[in-house]
Parts: sequence; C-alpha cells; structure tokens
Amino acid sequence: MRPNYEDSVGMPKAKEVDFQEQFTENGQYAKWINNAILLPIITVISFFVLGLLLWVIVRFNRRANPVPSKTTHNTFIEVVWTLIPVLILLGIAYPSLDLLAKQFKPAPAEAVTIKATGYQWYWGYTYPDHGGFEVISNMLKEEGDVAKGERFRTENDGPKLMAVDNRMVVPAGVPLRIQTTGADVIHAFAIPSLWFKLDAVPGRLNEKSVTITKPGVYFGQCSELCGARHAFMPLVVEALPPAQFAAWVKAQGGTMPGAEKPAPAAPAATATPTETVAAPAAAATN
Ligand SMILES: [Cu+2]
Repeated sequence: MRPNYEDSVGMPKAKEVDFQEQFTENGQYAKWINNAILLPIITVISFFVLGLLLWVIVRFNRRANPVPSKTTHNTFIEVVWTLIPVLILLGIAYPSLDLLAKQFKPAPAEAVTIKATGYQWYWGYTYPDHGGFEVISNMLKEEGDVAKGERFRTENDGPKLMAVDNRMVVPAGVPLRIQTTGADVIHAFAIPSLWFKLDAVPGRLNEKSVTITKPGVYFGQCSELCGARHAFMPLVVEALPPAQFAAWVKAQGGTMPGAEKPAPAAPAATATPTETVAAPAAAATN
C-alpha cells in the first residue's frame, strides 16, 4: 500500500515563499546559508543603501544645500567602502564553497546505486545493485482523461500533474548514488526538497550522492526542456525504511546484495555450517 503523500512533505506548500522543507543534509545546510547568512546580509545592505539615498535626498538637495562641497577624495571612506564589501564577500564565500565541496563529494562505496534514465517523455529507474530491473514511471492522468478501466490519479498518488504510476523507490537514511542519463535528448532529474538537480545527458552518466533523512514521498519535475511533453514527466521518489525497501525489491523480482547467494553447492567442501548469509533486517510488511 502506498504511503499517503500528505504524510510527507517533499512538495511545494500553499503560501510558501521560502525553499521547500529540506530532507537531506546538504539541503538543510543550503537553506540555512540562505536564511541565516544571505537574506540578513541582503536585507541590511538594502536598508543601508535606502537610508543613504533618503539622507542625500533630504540633506543635499538644492534647497537644503545651495553650496555643494567640492570634495573629490577621502582616503578613510575609500578604504572603508572597499574593505567592508571584501570582508562581506569572504564571509559569504566560505560557507558557499564549503557547500559546493559537499555537493561534489562522491558516494561512499556501500551506497545504493539507482540509474535514472530520461525518455521522451517519462522516466525509467534501474537498480543495478538489485538484479538490474527497471521501473518505468509515467505521469498519472486525471479521471476524465483516461479510457474506461484505465488507471487514473487518486488523491493518494499525489497532486495533479505530479503523480506517477510507479515511483522511484529508495531506502531512507542510506547513502544513494543516483546516476542520470538520457535515452534520446537531454532531460534533468530534479527534486527540490532533496536539494538534487542533475542533467540526464544521452551518452553520458552523471552521478551525485544523496542521503534522504526521512521516509516519505518527494516530488520533482524534469528540469531541462526536452520536447512537447516536457511538462508531463514528473519525478516521484518514495523513500522507505530499509526493511520495507528490501521487501519492495523482492516484490519487483530483484535481489538484495549479499542475500542473493543461497550457498552455491560447494563441491566436497567440508565447511562448517556456521556460515551465515547476511540477511536483510526483516521481510517487513508493506
Ligand atoms: Cu524531460
């Protein structure tokens, strides 16, 4: 059964003016840089410049100041208005470059790999670590737009134009290695609430690491103009607790890495039967 999308928060909210709530460490860091550093600096500078402007208008207009000063240089002011902006920019550069470096950090070796392929106009998700099966994901149409008996979008699937038939299911709390490529033209895999945007280019494999901090459903859209139905190839990521993810993989006919080797009949091996196969945490209910 699908988790109700309203339980999750990886989507735009009504009356929201900020970034969407973030569910990755980099996303939270980026949102913090914006709200705690950039916005305050921008606000202070804007009000400061506005104040200077008002001061000039009131104090130095022709009536209030009939004989203007002929000053052309003031070393102290010139040093100040050079030095302070330099310090502000250095202050912004540090967290900004730090975030950039974090975003480029490669996925750890044990990360779960999922390859997202952009097609005109839908997405395919391949699970190379789990037997290589591919899930094809198409946008769900509205009730009035489908032939009788065909599946249409319900409230539980997600908002109009954002819901899909088969979601990209991933484990939550586990590092993911998301690779993107295009089958025909350039698409882009973008989920705002996961701070994730990566072009899907034909003939190339792009890669980015992400760890989703909370189980839930996260909505995004193809973000590279890719043709007539570009606006109708949404992305939906469903992050499940690892045990439920393992059950989902099984239901797709896939295998969990490490669990797919049920003791290959060793010829004449007198190995003690104490060997255990690392089983996934549990075959949980869905
Ligand atoms: Cu596209």
